[in-house]
Amino acid sequence: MRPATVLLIVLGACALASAEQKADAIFLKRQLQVLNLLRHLNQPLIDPELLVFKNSFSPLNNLNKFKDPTAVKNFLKLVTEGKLLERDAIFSLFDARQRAQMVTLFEVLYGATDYDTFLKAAAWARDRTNPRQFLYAFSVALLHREDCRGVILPPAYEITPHMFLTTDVVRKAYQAKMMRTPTVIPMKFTGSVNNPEQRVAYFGEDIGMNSHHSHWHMDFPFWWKQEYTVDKDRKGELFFYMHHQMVARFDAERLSNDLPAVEPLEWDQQITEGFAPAATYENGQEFPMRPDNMKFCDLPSLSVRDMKIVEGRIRDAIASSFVKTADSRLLSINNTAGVNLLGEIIESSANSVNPVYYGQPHNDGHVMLSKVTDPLQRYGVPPGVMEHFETATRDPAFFRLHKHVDNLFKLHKDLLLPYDVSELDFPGVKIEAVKVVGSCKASTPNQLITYFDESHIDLNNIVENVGREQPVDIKAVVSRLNHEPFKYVITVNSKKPVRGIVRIFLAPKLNWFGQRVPLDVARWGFIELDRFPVRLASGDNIVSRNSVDSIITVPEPRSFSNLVSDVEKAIRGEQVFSYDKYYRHCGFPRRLLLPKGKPEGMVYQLYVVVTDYDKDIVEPGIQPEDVENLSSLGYCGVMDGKIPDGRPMGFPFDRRIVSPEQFLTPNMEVVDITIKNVNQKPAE
Ligand SMILES: [Cu+2]
Repeated sequence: MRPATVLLIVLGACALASAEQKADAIFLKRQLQVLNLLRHLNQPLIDPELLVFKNSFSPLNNLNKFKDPTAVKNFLKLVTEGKLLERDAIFSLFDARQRAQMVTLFEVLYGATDYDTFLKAAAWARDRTNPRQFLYAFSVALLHREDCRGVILPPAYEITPHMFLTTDVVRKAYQAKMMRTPTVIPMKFTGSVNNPEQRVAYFGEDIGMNSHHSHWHMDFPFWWKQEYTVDKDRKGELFFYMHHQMVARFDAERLSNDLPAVEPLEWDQQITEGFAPAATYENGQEFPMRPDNMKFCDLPSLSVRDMKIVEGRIRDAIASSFVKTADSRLLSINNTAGVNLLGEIIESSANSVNPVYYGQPHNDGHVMLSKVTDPLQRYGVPPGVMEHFETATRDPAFFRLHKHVDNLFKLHKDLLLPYDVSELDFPGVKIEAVKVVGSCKASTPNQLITYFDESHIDLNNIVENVGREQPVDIKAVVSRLNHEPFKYVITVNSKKPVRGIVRIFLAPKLNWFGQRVPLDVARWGFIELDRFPVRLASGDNIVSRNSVDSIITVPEPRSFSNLVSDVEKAIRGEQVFSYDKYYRHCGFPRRLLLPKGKPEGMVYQLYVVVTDYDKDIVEPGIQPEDVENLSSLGYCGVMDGKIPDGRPMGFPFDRRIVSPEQFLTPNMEVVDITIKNVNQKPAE
């Protein structure tokens, strides 16, 4: 018999909504200025207000308005001496010289002491700098400026559509613009049925996922210096975990399409799968195609041997459980914080304890792949998709590289002691039942539905505008994975009132061979679906949580044109424009929370774990409601504060599981659920 008192707990939506506030005139003006600045980025400014700033602002006469006058002088020197990257060249963040220029501009913009100076300096720099180099510096500065909190950047795929769209779509958009004909252009995924990898192209080429990935690297730039004063808490661990989860998601997607798990790349083996991006840079150069079975080649400044040597040192560090710092100290990584040190080393970030010794294997891996088709630049082939965060996941080799990198982290995690029962259990708390329920009336319990829907991408920015002519409505339409919303209903019994953290993971039940996999093997492929605090009363509690509130995902962004029109209407007083100070551009698209599953249904296991909030939280003062307000915390952490959950990311499945029976304490529960892919969105 259940106790008579059952407490119903619904968390999420209300708390998240409270972060929204009505935009005042100052915010609206700033939001519109940012949109005007980024509109038609490849064209010179046309907005009259920004044009005045561009022509009249003198950084040199305003040096006292910048925290770092040297950065301003250095940038001015680059401009006056004509040393900046040409405007129609291809900006690569992995090119040290181009990156240094970008960082100088970032330091100018980030260091502007007030918003007006920031905007005027940006308007001044915009047409003098390479557009994507400017965009990256400006975006990172805006995202980190206190006075720009909540300002929304338009979707990355609408600011620089060339980086996300295929050549045929771009060509048709130009034609439509010339004819001034409103058009909707269907975009196909690249490749053909002759290539099995094409079955998962909808995932790698998803514009929302590419946007998430590029924003992650804006929120956590590898070049971020400690002197910028914003603390990037557990950045190295987040680098590991976000990419680890992307690989786990890719593998789950592959299984849904009868493909085996992705194989890690190896430096002395052929890259079996080629890739043809079918895309063109803004300057007309095509993204290079990589044929099947290419081998890694030495680049002028980086050899395959170097890659292996550096990786060998990292493997040694993992095996010996300590890393060597630049000043010859030894730091232990045989602890919870070790993964963070390792992440900074592997990426490698400006925080690496020894960049000379451990190199930058992740960044170099991207470059090795990007340049593999013309390593010595004999033919002047431009960089491949792997050289840009906004295009990298299109290439299946991205996931192969990251599986290779992920395996280094696994080596480390597997050397740590498995969690003992006292670390896993939550005494007095027991999960009695778990189910998932679809929002559709006709839905079957524990069966979730995925489908493909259509999304429109505003292409107005792709084509140049002459003067202030009326824009022509040109859109691309893409097919995207989506799912019917659902909720988790978890019955938890507690012996006393406590606070807990619910952690929810999903994993395919069977591997590619149709076999059950031991928990210790399966755990590395677990996909985290959600993590949220609960207040449990004494007795039985029904915890209900909507899938849309997941801390992994972000909602669909507003299109560029909708953003402009919503802000303009709000300025005219015709509607309210709400914004969220904690708005995050980084986050997995909400649509992609679930893997596709199969038309006949595919069985997954849902693991639900409730842990002790008061033990897990890093600072005792943090209330569950504060945690609720942190959007896309799961993959994107906190931009400028502490991550509230002190457990290692992926806990408790990040370490070896010796005995599944002992591991599954009463505060955990596993249920089978089915994910079924239907052709169309089911009726509401
Ligand atoms: Cu990445």
